[in-house]
Amino acid sequence: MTRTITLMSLCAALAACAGSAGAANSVTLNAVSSDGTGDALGTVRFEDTEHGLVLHPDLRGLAPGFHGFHVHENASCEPAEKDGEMTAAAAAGSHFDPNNTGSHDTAWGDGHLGDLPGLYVASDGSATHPVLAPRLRMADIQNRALMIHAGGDNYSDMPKKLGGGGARVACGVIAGG
Ligand SMILES: [Cu+2]
Repeated sequence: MTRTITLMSLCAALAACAGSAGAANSVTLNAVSSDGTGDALGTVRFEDTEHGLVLHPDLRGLAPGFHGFHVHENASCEPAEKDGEMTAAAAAGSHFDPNNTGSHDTAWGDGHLGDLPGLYVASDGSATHPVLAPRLRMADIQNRALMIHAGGDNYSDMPKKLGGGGARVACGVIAGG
């Protein structure tokens, strides 16, 4: 017990142990609509590996199939007005793009840093297959939003912007510092 407390104190002081002090290593996702935030759908856990950031989903209640999955720039899942209409999770802003590439691409490409591999949802509405984001670390995505879209993702801005995935259906704020 004493040893555990000592180690925890050391981690806090160095801020260098696994899941460094203050960084959220998981996020709860909720259904979102133009009315706001709805039911909790589960969690996504983050793991820094030698290959990059692995996202481990444990989600229920999603539509089966392939969904666009991204880190968005703002730490909010609230609806906001977009083109004159209240729009689900619009306060999350666009894809996390700290290098201002303005380009939607693959998770291993040269575009938005927040572009992730698509999320696979099984026929029972559950998502448990991990995805790898080779250019990201857990520390990079703190104070951002993790987003699931209604449709798929073609990792391109053609023929529609941002992979053409459509409406935002689930969102979670990664609430670390
Ligand atoms: Cu998105």
